[in-house]
Amino acid sequence: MNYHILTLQNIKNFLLSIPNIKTFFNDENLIIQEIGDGNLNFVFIIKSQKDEQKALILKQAVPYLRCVGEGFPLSRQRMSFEIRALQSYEKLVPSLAPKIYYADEDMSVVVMQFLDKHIIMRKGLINSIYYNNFSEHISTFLANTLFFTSSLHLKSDQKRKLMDKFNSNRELCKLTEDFVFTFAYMQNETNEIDKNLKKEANNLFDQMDFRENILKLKYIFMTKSDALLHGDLHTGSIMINQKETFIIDPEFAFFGPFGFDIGALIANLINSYISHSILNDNIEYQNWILQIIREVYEKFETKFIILWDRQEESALITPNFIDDDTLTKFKKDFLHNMFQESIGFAGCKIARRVFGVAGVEEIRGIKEAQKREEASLKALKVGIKLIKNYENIKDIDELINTIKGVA
Ligand code: ADP
Ligand code: SR1
Ligand code: MG
Repeated sequence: MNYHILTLQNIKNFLLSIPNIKTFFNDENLIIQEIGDGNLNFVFIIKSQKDEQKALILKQAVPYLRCVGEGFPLSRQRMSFEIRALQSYEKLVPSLAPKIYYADEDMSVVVMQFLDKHIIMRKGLINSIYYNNFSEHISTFLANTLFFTSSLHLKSDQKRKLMDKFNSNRELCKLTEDFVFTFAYMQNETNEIDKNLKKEANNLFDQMDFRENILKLKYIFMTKSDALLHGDLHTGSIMINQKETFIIDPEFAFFGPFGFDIGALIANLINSYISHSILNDNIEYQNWILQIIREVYEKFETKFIILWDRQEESALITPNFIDDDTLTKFKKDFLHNMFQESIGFAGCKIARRVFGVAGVEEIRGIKEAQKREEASLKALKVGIKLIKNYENIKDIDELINTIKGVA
């Protein structure tokens, strides 16, 4: 179908022209609402009037950045990568991604399962909700998506064919290069600097010593093609309840360094910890967040190693090429490097939210100015520390102690 923008007026006809969606609703009277709260796209919920339990989500990309408007053109092809990533998740982690009912790359549209009993994890964390299955779920998501799309599992041609499907997500990779690795650390018109933090921002913008590490991490981001990444794995891309965890919104998907998704997730958990350490006397909840950071990493590492140990042959490993002891050491060093790169990326993902565009609600949304400033400065301190020291942080204990030491 030729691309046209879907609106409250024309969605019904569009949906009823798709046979399996028509069958799903079994009703021509549909209630349609726009519910998008994200930065980039339009999201609608569609319910049957007869039976409101019958509901689906429709998400469409428009050829501009939704949160800025038509003045910021952005190719709608981003939806093709979201569709392809969701299709990969259906195979690799079926219980952790919404079911797809219809996808059309020409229309830049996906129709998917409505997660009606779930909330955006960022909101749950702000409200001090405990999610005791989260580390189990997200560590499986990370281990499966990263391992099974990498050269540690795929054969050389399979890996390159899969990469071909994501290689042209150029514009969204460039957004990350700009907003995560560049603009937030220098004078730039896109920055959103709290009026009381101008002095601190100028101080940061004058500092050069940590920029060398930013460049190292940016270069790793731009050149390493370890595995298929979600590309924007913050707590706003996770919908959750006590039983289930779903990963949504993989439009930034591309082949990048293993540590980038892991780092993004850890960064957002650290932001939540910082916010609670300022707003909330509930030490138990603060400790729970730290415990979750530990569990996510430890469980991920265990699961990833189990998958790798089972794999006898892949693009990387030819049978009989290397003896067991040497391979064990290779894997240990490999994972250590992955851990350290994750910490570096976590630092960038925290620091970018302080003065850069698109701050996080748990910090930039703090109403009381003094507390908001305090939280922002703590986040900046942790971010810079992780960026400067990522190659020296030896294990998860040291990471947790570093976070506690600053925040
Ligand atoms: P964007 O790409 O614009 O960031 P998102 O994919 O993050 O859009 O979706 C925006 C919002 O729409 C989410 O924060 C969530 O509230 C809602 N949403 C998205 N997908 C679903 C879904 N499958 N079920 C329920 N709500 C959803
Ligand atoms: C201008 S794009 C802002 C941010 O929104 C997305 O969620 C990504 O994190 C991106 O960097
Ligand atoms: Mg998005």
